[in-house]
Amino acid sequence: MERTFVMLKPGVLPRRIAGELITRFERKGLKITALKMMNIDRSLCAAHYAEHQGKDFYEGLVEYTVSGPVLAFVLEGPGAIAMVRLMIGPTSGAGPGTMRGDYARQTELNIVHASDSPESAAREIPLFFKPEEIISWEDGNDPWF
Ligand code: FUP
Repeated sequence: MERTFVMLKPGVLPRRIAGELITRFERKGLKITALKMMNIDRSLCAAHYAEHQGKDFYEGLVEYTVSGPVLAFVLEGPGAIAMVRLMIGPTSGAGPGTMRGDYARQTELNIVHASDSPESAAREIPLFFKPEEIISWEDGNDPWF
């Protein structure tokens, strides 16, 4: 079982597409084990995107990320990290059928973040969630997925 960090970015709530996006994850069989709506302040944004500080797109990335509320998730499932990355599509040039490909043209204003490796998930999840905010639950449906 693997956990990944997912964030629906500020472009999502104004477009009223949060439900559609969450449904995609649920239909795939991923389990929501943490969820909150929040405003990201600049220091959290800087920690989350530390690897990009100094790059030409960094300032725009920060402005977008702090521009409105986000929905932050922990999703759980076998191979969840790679699976969610497949579902959201690549950073640029995301094709139809992926979440990034279906809902936005621009890399800069993409709608969703997801951890890209086990190391990223292990770093990102505690930035956004305290351990007690992650709720493991069982319902016996895992074999169907
Ligand atoms: P990803 O993990 O796919 O979100 O990709 P990165 O961590 O490389 O990039 C983080 C965010 O920076 C992307 F969501 C969009 C933005 N970005 C740009 O705006 N321009 C770039 O050339 C690369 C990334």
